[in-house]
Amino acid sequence: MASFSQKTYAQRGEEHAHPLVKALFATMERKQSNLSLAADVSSKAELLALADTVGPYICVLKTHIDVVSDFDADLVKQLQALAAKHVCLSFDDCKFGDLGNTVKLQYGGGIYRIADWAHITNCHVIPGEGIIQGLAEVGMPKGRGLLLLAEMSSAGMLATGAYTDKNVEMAIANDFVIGFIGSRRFTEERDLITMTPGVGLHASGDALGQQYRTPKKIVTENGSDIIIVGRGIYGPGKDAVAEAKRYREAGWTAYLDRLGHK
Ligand code: BMP
Repeated sequence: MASFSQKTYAQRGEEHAHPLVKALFATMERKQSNLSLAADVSSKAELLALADTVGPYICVLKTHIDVVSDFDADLVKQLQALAAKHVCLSFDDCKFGDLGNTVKLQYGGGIYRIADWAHITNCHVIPGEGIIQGLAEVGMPKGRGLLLLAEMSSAGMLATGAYTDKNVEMAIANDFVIGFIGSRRFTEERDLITMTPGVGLHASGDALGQQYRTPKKIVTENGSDIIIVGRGIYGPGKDAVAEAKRYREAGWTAYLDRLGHK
């Protein structure tokens, strides 16, 4: 059987059982984009402007909604409208890490009500499988999906070896899990996507431990599905639209190379 990495996104979408993943693959194919924007800006106006200008080139808008200093319910409404306008999914990078009962409260309630609007969120499995069950109780009835942080991109990160393997086991066993944050394809047992942060075309890292690898390394060689790019697109002095186009092109070329369409 062909590895999932050898199949087209379109084919994987057709074969996938999860409606959210089906929609994601369909969007990727239609927009010819495996690029997710990490929109780490701290005001509502900046976030909305960035989402609207870069929206046409991305398949997933990733936020850290808790860094927006003037967050309000209207921001969520407008983000939902932009996601619909540009046909992309919303991913809030919550990195939940507490007991099942606590994450249920954090995911479904509080100020941000993440489960009401973010199609995708993620968690660490440090507390054990109960964290997945707690999040699933809130997210599954709403058709949401969860990524496990099987690895991280930062220097000295501790998600390696047996811990990463445990993530993969838990992902395979839980229908709410649609994939991973990590640097590569992790399993052929079911079609779990990988989204990879720490992607850059030029810089090698930042002063706080981030490490960048190229789309070619991540997508062509490692078999990851989606590249997540933040400051490479909107950093100081950058033309966000031009950079988004460049990263989209680089990610898509890396995908075609993986399929052997040179
Ligand atoms: P940048 O491309 O500007 O370095 O942003 C990367 C984004 O991906 C940030 O939002 C960060 O929180 C996230 N991220 C990461 O960099 N490494 C990980 O291992 C997991 C992440 O979610």
